[in-house]
Formats: sequence, C-alpha cells, structure tokens
Amino acid sequence: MTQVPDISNKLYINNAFVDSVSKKTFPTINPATGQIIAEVSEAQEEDVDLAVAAAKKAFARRSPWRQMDASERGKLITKFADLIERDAQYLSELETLNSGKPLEAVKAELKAYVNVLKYYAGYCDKIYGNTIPVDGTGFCVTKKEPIGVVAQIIPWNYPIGMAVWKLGPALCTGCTLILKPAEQTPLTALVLAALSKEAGFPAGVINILPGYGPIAGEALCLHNDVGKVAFTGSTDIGHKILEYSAKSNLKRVSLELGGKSPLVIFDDADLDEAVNIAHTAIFENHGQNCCAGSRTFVQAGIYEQFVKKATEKAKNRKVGDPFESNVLQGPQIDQPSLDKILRIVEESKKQGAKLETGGSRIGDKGFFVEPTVFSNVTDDMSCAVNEIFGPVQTILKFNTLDEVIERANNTTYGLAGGVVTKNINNALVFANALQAGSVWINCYDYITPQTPFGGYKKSGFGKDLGADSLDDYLATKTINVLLPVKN
Ligand code: TXE
Repeated sequence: MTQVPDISNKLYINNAFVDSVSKKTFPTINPATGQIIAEVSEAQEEDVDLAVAAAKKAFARRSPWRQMDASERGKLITKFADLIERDAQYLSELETLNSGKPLEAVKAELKAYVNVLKYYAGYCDKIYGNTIPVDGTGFCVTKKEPIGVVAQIIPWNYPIGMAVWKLGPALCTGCTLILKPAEQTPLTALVLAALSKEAGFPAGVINILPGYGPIAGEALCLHNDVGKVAFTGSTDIGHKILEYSAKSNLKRVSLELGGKSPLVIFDDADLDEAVNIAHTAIFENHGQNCCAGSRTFVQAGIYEQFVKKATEKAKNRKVGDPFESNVLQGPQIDQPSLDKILRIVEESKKQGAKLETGGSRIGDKGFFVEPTVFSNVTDDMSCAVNEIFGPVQTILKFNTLDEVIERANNTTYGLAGGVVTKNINNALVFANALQAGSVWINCYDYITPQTPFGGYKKSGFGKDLGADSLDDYLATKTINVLLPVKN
C-alpha cells in the first residue's frame, strides 16, 4: 500500500507546512476506486495573501534569493532534481494512486522530468542581454531580469510533469512562485514541496497551495502583487485568466490550453508503423493529453485497412488497475470527465459515426472507459470538433494534401499535429502549412526538455520547455549611458 504523506493536509508557505487559515479541507480520491485517499488542506483567499507575501519577501532586494549567484541557483535546482530521482519510486506510486496513470508510464515520465530540471539548472547562468550599437554616442546594454512573483496553475493529467515544466523556468530565471496543483491531484505537489525544502531553497521562493480553481486560482490571478500567471488547463478558463489580468494589474499571462490535434497518414506510409503511431498518439495517458492526436486523417487508399488494424489494436489495449505492470490504461480522472467522454460518444453515434469498438464505461467502480474507435467520421461531428480528453480515436478519410491541410486547420485550436509519410515534400509542406505550435513527422509527442511547446490560436500562447519558455519569466531592461564621444 502506498503511504499517503503526512503533509497531505497542509499548505506549503514560506518553507513551512501549515494549515489553511480557515482549517478547511477537501477530499482527494483514487480514480480507480472512487474512494477517498486523504483530506487535503484547502487554500482560500487569505492563504493566497500569505503565500504571495512570502514570495514577495523572498524576491525583495537583498534577500538570500536575490543575492544568490545564478550558478548557485543552478546547483539548487540540480539538487532538487537529484532528490526527485532518489524518491522516484514513491513519487510514482503516489502519482498513480491519485491520478490513475499507469505506474510504469509514470516512472518513465519521471526520468524525463528530472532531465527538464537539469536542463534549466544548466541555463541559470546563461541568460544574457545584448550590447546594442545605438545611434549617437550612447553605450547601450540590455539586461534580462526576473518578473518577480509568479503564480502557476496546473492541471491533473500530468501532475508532476506540469509542476516541473512550470517550476523549471521560474526558478532558473530567479522568480519566486506560488504553484496551485489541480484539485483532483494535489498529493505529489506537496511531496515536491518537501523535496524543494530538503534541497535548500530559501524561504518563500516556492509555495504550494492545493485548492479549487474558482477560489484559490482566482485569488492568485487577481492578486496585484503577482507579476505573471502561467496556466495550463482548459480554453474556457484560459479566457478567464486573461480577464483576471485585465481586471487587476495587467499581469503577464502564458496559456497552454486544449487541442484537437490532427495526425495525417498518407497511403505511402508503412501501415503497421502508422497504426502504432496513431494508436499511441491518442490512447497515451487515456487520451487525457492536450496534444493528443485526436483527429486521425487517413488517405483513401489505405483507409479500410487502417481502420481494421487500428480497431484490432484498440481492442487489445489492456485496461485495468494502473498499478499492474502490463496495464496501459487506467481510469479517467473523475466523474465529470467520464460523463463528458460518454456524452460525446453518444452524440457522435447519433450523427452517424461508425463505432468500431468500445464506447462504454467499464464496470461501475472508478472511471474506466473502453478504448474506443470511430470510423466514417466527418469534420462536423461532435467527436471531430470537441476536445474529448478520453480514449476515443476518430478516423477521418481524405484524398489530397491540400484538402487535408485545409481540414486539419479547420479548428479553433492549434496546439500540435503530425504526419506519417515517406514523401519528404508532402511532410514538409504539411509541417509548414499547419497552424500549430508543434509538428511531428513520422513520430508523435516527441517532446524533450530542449524543445519549446505551446500553441497557436485558442490553444494559447507562450511556451513551456526549451529556452523560449524563459522569455515569459523575464523582462528586458534597456540601460543607456551617454558618452562624450562615439569613438
Ligand atoms: O480544466 P480546468 P478541467 C481540458 C480538457 C478537459 C477540460 C476540463 O478538455 O476535459 O479541459 O478539465 C484551475 N481561476 N483540459 O475542468 O478547469 C483548476 O483548479 C483560476 C486541457 O480540469 O481548466 C486546475 O488547477 N484557475 C488541459 C486548472 O485550472 C482555475 C488540461 C485546470 O482546470 C479556475 C486539463 C479559475 N476560475 C484540462 N478554474 C491541457 N491543456 O492539457 C479552474 N482553475
């Protein structure tokens, strides 16, 4: 049995695990059983005020964090990464318990997250400004400065991953932060808090506030001492985050929102390889992936064979207890998510999509859904338009490159996309024309610490990962000195 950490009913503010001011708690559940794992402390507006005040103090002039050499910040982040690696087994088990993600997958993901932190650790002392050859006799330099106090609001689909993606660039640039994990998955964030304390970050640099979006999340976004919000979540809430910024201090905002990403298979592709890529693109993490390949476009010449093989593969996908080693799919995160998936499946059936396999809930305990495949899908059907965030593959037929480019772009989203073909021209023409932040050729979901990730259109703006993500946490200051002569 995975032990629930004894800090699970605390908030983490100013390097201390404390009760919420109101002493309110909320239950967190195991999505595989629907049973309560623990009562978790719920942050409210007054806790947000305390955490922001701690982060502000940690960012003040002459504070230990502001006095620290950038290279020392890098060493702290490295130590943090090493501690996560040390406790990988426990963190993975707790993540599986709280999120329903298969344990083996979580363990593999965790290795990648350690590398993300190490990437940012190495970047701390490599953040440069410029010298600029200005008109006149001025000597001009630019400096990249940390924004200050940042709020980070993350979802439940990759709880450790999203935390690390946000913590990395904030710490690297020297910001201080308040992170709010999703209400469904608060537990591993609290363990990360404990590990950051052990690593030795000064008080107030990292604060972790479990709580609800419309309460703690909203209070963070409206706070006038917060200089930036980094948000990953739904497009609907993305709209709200911008409103909060407009209503308060015009804080900076970066948004990583939903998607309806196309994966295009041309008929020159190796069929088995294409089926595998498309299967993983949609079914990975039970479809709960913002860049899931949730519209599979297959060229007419191989359409029937593709559907047959894709259906076989979905039927063989092992669903069950996420702690079992050969299980690839655990439960969906919660009841609303389950209801949304089943509603879209029913709507699509009524609209004429052909259900090849799946389509139903499994059992009545936990939130399990059968791996589902739809063929004969047209662009206007519910399963082709809406972000399902579930294990539902929708297979559409196309004929030409120009046609599929137009249809692939015919969405309000623009997070990612992929193409499988042996024809390099078609691959690159597609990659150039797709209105999306990431394009994968003959692969999918190829995400590394070095590669910027983030959307176009209603999938948001700003980047996670890579050096590009640092820009969102930095302000450029121009310093001009007037010299008596030019040379
Ligand atoms: O998202 P929310 P939900 C999509 C996916 C999913 C749907 C709903 O389609 O089915 O969104 O999921 C916080 N002010 N994605 O309801 O509500 C909330 O507490 C400030 C795609 O879980 O956006 C949580 O921490 N914060 C996505 C975070 O926002 C607020 C991942 C995400 O929750 C808030 C998740 C408010 N008013 C869902 N309301 C992706 N891009 O990967 C909520 N939050």
